[in-house]
Formats: sequence, C-alpha cells, structure tokens
Amino acid sequence: MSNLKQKLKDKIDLWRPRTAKLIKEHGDVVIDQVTIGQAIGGMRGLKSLVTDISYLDPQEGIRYRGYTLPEVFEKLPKPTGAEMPYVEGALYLLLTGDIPTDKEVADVADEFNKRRILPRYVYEVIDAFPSVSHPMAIFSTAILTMHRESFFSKKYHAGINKNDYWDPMYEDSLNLLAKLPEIASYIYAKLYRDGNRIQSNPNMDMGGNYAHMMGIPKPYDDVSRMHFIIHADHESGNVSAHTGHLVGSSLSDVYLSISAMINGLAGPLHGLANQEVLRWLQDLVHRMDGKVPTREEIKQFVWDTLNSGQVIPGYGHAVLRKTDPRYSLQREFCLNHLKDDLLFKYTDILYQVVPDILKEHGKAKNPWPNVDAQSGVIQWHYGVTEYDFYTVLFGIGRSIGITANLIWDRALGYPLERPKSVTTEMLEKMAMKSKMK
Ligand code: CMX
Repeated sequence: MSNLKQKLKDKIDLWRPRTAKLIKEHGDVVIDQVTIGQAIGGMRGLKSLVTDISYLDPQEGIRYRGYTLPEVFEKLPKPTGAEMPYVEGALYLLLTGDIPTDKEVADVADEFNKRRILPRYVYEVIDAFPSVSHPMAIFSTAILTMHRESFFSKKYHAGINKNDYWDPMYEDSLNLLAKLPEIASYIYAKLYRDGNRIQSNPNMDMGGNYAHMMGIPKPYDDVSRMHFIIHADHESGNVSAHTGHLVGSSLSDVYLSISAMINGLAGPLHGLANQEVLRWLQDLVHRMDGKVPTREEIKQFVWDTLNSGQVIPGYGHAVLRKTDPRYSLQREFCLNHLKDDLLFKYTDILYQVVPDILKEHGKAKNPWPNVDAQSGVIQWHYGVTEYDFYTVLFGIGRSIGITANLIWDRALGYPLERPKSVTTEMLEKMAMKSKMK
C-alpha cells in the first residue's frame, strides 16, 4: 500500500467513530432552520452538508484543512527552483489534513506518473467531436467515457464490503487525476493547434508536465501549479462540489461523478465565468481600440453592461463578502510577473471601480471580485488566448477537491442524498399560518 493510502486509511479509522457518535447520540440536534426564501432561493446559506476538507468563511475566504491559501502556498513543498508548490502536495493535504514532506510529495508524483497513460479510445472519443464543440463538453465526455475503467464499479459488482468502498474510490480518483492534464492538453491541441501535441514527460510533476504538454515555457509551470491549487476546493455547497457529491451519493463511480460536476462547472454563473471575463474584457479592448481606458471610460462600460441586464463577470459570490483570496493571490502573481500587461491594467482599473458601482447598483450582496476575475488574464498573457478553454483548467483543479470529498464520503458512509420538496401551495399555506400567529 502506498504511503498516502496507508496514511489515509489510518485517518479514516480514527475519524469514523466521530461521525458514528454524532449520528447515534446527537442525530436530532437542530443545526439550522429553512425559510421560504431559502427553499425558493437556491438553499443559500442552509447548513445541510458536511465536509472536513475545506471551509469557506465569508470574510476570510477558503481554508484547506484549516490552512488559509497563503499558508498552503507557504507550507507545501515546491519542486526545485519553482515559485509555486507541487499540486500533488495539495492533494495530499486535502486527503489527509497533513502537510506532506518532500518524500511524501515525491511518492504522490510517482503514483501519478504510473497512472497517467490514457486509454486509446479516449483520444478517439475526443477526435470524434466536431471542432466547433465547447471544450467543457469534450472534457466531460472524455471523463465519462472512462467509466468502464472504474475499479469501484467492478468491486461493487463483485460484492465488496461497504466499509471498504473508499479503497476503490481512492484508486479511481488517483487514476483519473493523473490523466486530466493529458486529456486537457490533447483537447487543446485538437481544437486550437491542428492536433499538434507534445507527449507528456513522466519525470515531471503535474503542473510542470501540463505546462510542458502545452508547449509554454516558464513560468507557466508555476502558473499551472497555482491555478490547480487555488481551484481545488471551495467547501461543498457550490454547484460543482455539490453535484459531485450528489451524484456520488448514489454510489456512481468517480468517472460518472466528476463528469457530472464538470457539467455544473460549465455554467456562466460558476466556472465558466473565467471565460466570460475574458470575452467581456476583449469587448472592452475592442471598444477602446487597444488603449488603456480612463476610469471614467471603464465606469461607463460597466454601467452599460449592468443597464443591459447582464452581470459583471468575475464579481460577486454566493458566500464570500470580501475580495476572494484566490483573486488576491493571482493579483500578486500579476504584479510580480505581468505588471505591464494591457489586460492586467484593465483588470486593475476594474478592481478600483467595479465594487463601488455594484454597491451603487444595489443588487449584488458581494461587490468584490472572485477567482474568475483574474485567472483568464494570466492565461491570455502566456499565450492561451482561446478563452473557451479556461474552464477546463478550473475543472482539473476542482477535480482534486471533489475526488478527495468522494473518497471521504465513502469512508464515512455518507448516504444517498435525498432532500424533500414541497409545493408552492404548501408554502403559501405555511406563510398564511405564520402570518396568523
Ligand atoms: N453583476 C451584476 N449583478 C450581480 C452580480 C454581478 N457580478 N452579482 C450578483 N448580482 C445580482 C444578482 O444577479 C441578483 O440579481 P436579481 O435579484 O435580479 O436576481 C442580485 O445581485 C443578488 O444576487 P447575490 O445574492 O448577490 O448573488 P447570488 O448568490 O445569487 O449569485 C453569483 C452569486 C456568483 C452567481 C453572482 O454574484 C454572479 O452572477 N456573479 C457574476 C458571475 C460570476 O462571476 N460567477 C463566478 C462565481 C465564482 C465561481 O463559482 O467560479
């Protein structure tokens, strides 16, 4: 058994009694109440999911296993000469709660390299897509196609004990994660580089190998590491994480669950916002004829977008009420590496003017930028200008957190998810009854 798997097994054995005790002895303790506003309004803020892998504080932002993102970036081991840590270390942290040593990270990188070879039919499925297809549809299908590889499915049908479900979920998860950079870079090559691709390098870490396959020199390896790590997890209620958990709760395997979560991520209010930001910025660049706009010109553009009934992409959040630390980390990278980039200048003026405009507009509960306001600008700078592709990169990162959650869901025996729905008439009656009290 690998070092990571053994460590995970020990953690699971220690954790299980805590969950069992909570259900057995305190299962009827009330933790939240549901209002009509929440039932109709997308369950905003409703406490009804459990995860120990990450926690999102509205003011502070995400913590992975208790660590803020700046702490994660400071503490995780880095490849020699790299500015950003190993993505493999982030997986180790999310799965076990521990910061890995150099040796432990090297072991995970080694595991990934052993598992990275993609079955031939996955290339063929990607090749069969029309070239006008959206990369997220191809990405989701490529993952779905590999359902037939599922170790969990095989074990389930062979009658594996419930207590051991986490083990084949772990195997499927590592098998899939190791293949995602190859799938993504192949989709990119097929759609935008006439199929010319660069073979993966088994001696590189996940972020470095992805940059190598994209054919983009340093510091794009660090860009990739940073991108995959900051997108890895955002607790369980967001559309992609929740979809992954929901689909997995019926004991669908990792391939089925991750393909489904990718489809949720592909919506413009969620992960696709990174593509939307670039589309919107290009519109602005076009309008400005390539010159750096004044604050007044940018204000006008933002108001025009709002007045035409559209949202400002990359701004607002369902939980956060401050600037997203994932935005700040990327901004810091931009200040160090692409200070003079035209799009970064646009982004920075937007940061100065959009929050006040959204406050004046009076609708968005959070006027501050989220992760998607900055990520595409970095990709564009390093030559990945096909912005339809950006959400695929979000998907690689997000798969790390969701597979970690799926493994723990199975380890702790989380059951089928099945909330109860009510009718509008029932709500109207409840509202009347409450008014008469
Ligand atoms: N621009 C304009 N209006 C916005 C807005 C924005 N950036 N953010 C929120 N609003 C509006 C909402 O559309 C809503 O309007 P209505 O009352 O007319 O329906 C109102 O403000 C209240 O919304 P909210 O409670 O503040 O936000 P929600 O929790 O409903 O939605 C989000 C959150 C992210 C979907 C929303 O802020 C938004 O649409 N942002 C732009 C898209 C975006 O950047 N998405 C990426 C989020 C991060 C991620 O998941 O990747």
